[in-house]
Amino acid sequence: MFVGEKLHDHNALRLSAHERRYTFINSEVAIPSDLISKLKDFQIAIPSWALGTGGTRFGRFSGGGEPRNLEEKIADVGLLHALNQTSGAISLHIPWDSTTNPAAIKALAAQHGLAFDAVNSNTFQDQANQALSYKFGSLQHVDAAVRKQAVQHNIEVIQQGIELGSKSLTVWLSDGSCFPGQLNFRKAYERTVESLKEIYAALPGDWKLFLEYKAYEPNFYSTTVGDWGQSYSMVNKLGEKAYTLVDLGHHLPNANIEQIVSLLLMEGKLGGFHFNDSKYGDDDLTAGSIKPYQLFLIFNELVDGMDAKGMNHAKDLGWMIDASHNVKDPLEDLLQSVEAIQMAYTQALLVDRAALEVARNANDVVACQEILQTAFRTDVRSLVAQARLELGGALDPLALFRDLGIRNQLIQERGAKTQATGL
Ligand code: PSV
Ligand code: MN
Repeated sequence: MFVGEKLHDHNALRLSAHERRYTFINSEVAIPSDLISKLKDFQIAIPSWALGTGGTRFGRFSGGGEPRNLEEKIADVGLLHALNQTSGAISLHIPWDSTTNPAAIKALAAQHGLAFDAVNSNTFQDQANQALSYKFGSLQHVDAAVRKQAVQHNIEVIQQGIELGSKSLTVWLSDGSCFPGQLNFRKAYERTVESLKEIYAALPGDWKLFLEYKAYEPNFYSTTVGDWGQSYSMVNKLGEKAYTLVDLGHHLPNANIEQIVSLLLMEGKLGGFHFNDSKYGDDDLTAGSIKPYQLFLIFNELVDGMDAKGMNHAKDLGWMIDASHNVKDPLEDLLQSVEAIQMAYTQALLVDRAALEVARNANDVVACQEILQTAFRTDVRSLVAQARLELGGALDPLALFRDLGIRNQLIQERGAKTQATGL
């Protein structure tokens, strides 16, 4: 509604500068012939819960024009996709995004060119109409009735996902303990696996179950699915449709995430990602805003590992953002995140893998570093822009978002003090 006519003028104004940069990089760098087509295939799902202003336990500063319902969330992701042609999916969180008319929601998403990525269950909060509380956990709870309620909720999420055309369920558990002695770790683990098995049994044949791990918060002493090893051992007990999901913010400080990713992929148990960035903990900041080199190193392992297995980069893993925006416009932040992810992916595609292998086998550590950093230090923005251009997107999505005054239009349409369902 906002983007259509202006996009042409926007691109026309920028085309000659873009072509200059694109010609230059092609003359300077060996660009794989399929790089642009791989970039064009690569879509990143937007989380429904990241379209409004987030908050912290100290409060929330409303940004204005935030989506008030699922239809408006879909419209917002549609806007992003119209600008960058790379945000062609939305990931829903149930019950925040429950709908009584899935057919209409599916049709609306299709109008915007959007698919439904993983559906997420929520047993980290109590809902108003809920019989039993998750205060002391859900799938791990000592009371079988609470576990049953949590299992039922997950099955309900799968059912809603089926109606929307989703193909995966993400389970993130806040289950754990706040103090030593509160929990029998072994029994909590066993109860969680038993509950997960019941959920897994309800999974359609062509679906995946993603089990996300997190080191701490809201439980601060132990988390029952606290790290990749715990998730990995659980998904192995479930079966071939169960995978580990890596949220970049869910590790203890200085964890070597790229190594975790490499090994999970090698074991065939890496399911997908929640992209974000962080300085201290689960900060949920814009992807690539704090540690862009780490993001590149992760993609370097992904490209290497997926190619080793003959995997399809675009389709065989779940690519999702999980972020929270306290001070930025959520839509601008998401445009920045998508571009940062595309850039890391592009740089990883530029790594000279044959030369790297030679250098590794010669124990030439200096050459290894040079090879990686040569790719990382390449300004790949014109390659990403070229892919966007060929897809019919904007050369500079952020600039077009601002030039069109989209946020002001949303405020006029929806109001200055709206709040999205979610956190
Ligand atoms: C938990 O911190 C998490 O990363 C999970 O993915 C949740 O689904 C999401 O954030 C929203 O709370
Ligand atoms: Mn997450």
